[in-house]
Amino acid sequence: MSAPGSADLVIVANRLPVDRVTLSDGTPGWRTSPGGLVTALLPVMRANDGIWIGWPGGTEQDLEPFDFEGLSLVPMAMSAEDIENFYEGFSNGTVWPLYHDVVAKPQFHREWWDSYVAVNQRFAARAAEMASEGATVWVHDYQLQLVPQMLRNLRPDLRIGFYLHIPFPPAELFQQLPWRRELLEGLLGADLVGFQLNGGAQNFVRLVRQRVGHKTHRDLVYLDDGRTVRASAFPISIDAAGFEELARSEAVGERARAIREALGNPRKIFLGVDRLDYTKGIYPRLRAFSELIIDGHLDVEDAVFVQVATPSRERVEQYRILRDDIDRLVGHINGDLGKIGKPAISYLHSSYPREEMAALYRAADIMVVTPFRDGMNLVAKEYVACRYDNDGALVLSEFAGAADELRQAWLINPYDINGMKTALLDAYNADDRERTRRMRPMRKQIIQHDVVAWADSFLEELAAVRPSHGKTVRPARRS
Ligand code: ADQ
Repeated sequence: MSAPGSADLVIVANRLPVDRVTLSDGTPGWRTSPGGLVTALLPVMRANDGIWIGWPGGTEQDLEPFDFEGLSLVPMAMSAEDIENFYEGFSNGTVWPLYHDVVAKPQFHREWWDSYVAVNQRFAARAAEMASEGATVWVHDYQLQLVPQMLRNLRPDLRIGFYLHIPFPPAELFQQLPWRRELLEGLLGADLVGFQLNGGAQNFVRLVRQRVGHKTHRDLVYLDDGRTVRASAFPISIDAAGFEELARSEAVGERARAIREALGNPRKIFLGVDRLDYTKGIYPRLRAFSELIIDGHLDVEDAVFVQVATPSRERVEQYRILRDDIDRLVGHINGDLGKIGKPAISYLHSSYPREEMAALYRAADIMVVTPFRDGMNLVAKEYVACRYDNDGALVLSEFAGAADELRQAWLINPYDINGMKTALLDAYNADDRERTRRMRPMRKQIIQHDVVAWADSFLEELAAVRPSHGKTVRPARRS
């Protein structure tokens, strides 16, 4: 057992919530990256003097722990090889496609696995060094599934939670993985394993029973050493009040009007906002929209589709292919169907600040979210949060985790182009009453279940799994 450090709450995630920037005087500095996870964890980190361990991006080597805007950050260095094998390889070339219904073919390479083990071990060692006696350590996501057990071996005194942000697949897919048992055992090092949906938690428990041979009952796993592990669903959410406040602001309202103006004040604006990822179903969505124009149901004089697609993981081949495919599709659609000053699709690769995102959500009449598989999908929730007038229409894939909560959306199957066309058209033609009837309950859901409630409920449940073990973390807000 290694000697304890001083942090009572340790967050371990692949990325630190900051990005490297060059300051105006030419020196390197940091900027907080506006992810939802920081928003969720900031209050609880403040209440407990928490620290965050993660990779700052890039290959800088000797970075010391530092404080930034009230956050205590502990950078983990990565070499070019770590990035290639651990991050782009095993994390994004094996686990990501395997856990998303094998939408793309996962690749299995032994050197990727070796690197995954080595990097997970380094994260575990660093967390073991920093955590105080009986501290709570909360490990995040698919890049770090081995950390819980590695950490428990080093520090059995800790309370360890793990949260998976992406889907956990059914046994039929998971068992393709040559290292399936190692991954399950890695996760079982946690006291609480959190998933987006019940289905993921059930898949996990079933696999643990079948593949590792532990006794299970409902959401509990009974280990041979007497410890129990709970596997439950904690659907992640957003800072709903924060988004609504932004959307209500004068500046965002003004910007939303300017966006509509710049698009030629069409009757209706469709909007898609995604990382450029093959799980997000961008291709069939744009095809469905273009076919509605070809069929004469929509006219480019009346309707435009704004698709924001931020390039990501561009060194992974499948992502480069996808980007080329979508670029080509948009070119074809606009070439065939657009008119001068009236493209059918307004296609943007940019990344925007939160204000601009809120303005886009305000400007859009129909939000189109059509992933083939998605852990949750925060874009759908952000759109709902910004529609404070109970207006706007959401077309949502039933394969997004968000569909479990946003039942009143126009739910679609992204593999069914005709069904998607019908839903897009229904949402386009829906009257005010219909839109409000659907939007109101969805808003209520998002406001009641925001991201701080999510973090608090996970940490409360973690404290409850073994109440006599370890210190208790103070929640940011009692819900
Ligand atoms: P992602 O796959 O990245 O997240 P999503 O949940 O939609 O997907 O979150 C994307 C976030 O990035 C949103 O907050 C959105 O506002 C922001 N964003 C997208 N495009 C942007 C742009 N061009 N400019 C600025 N911001 C942009 C993973 C899982 C999801 C799960 C989340 C959280 O894949 O299923 O919901 O983690 O657990």
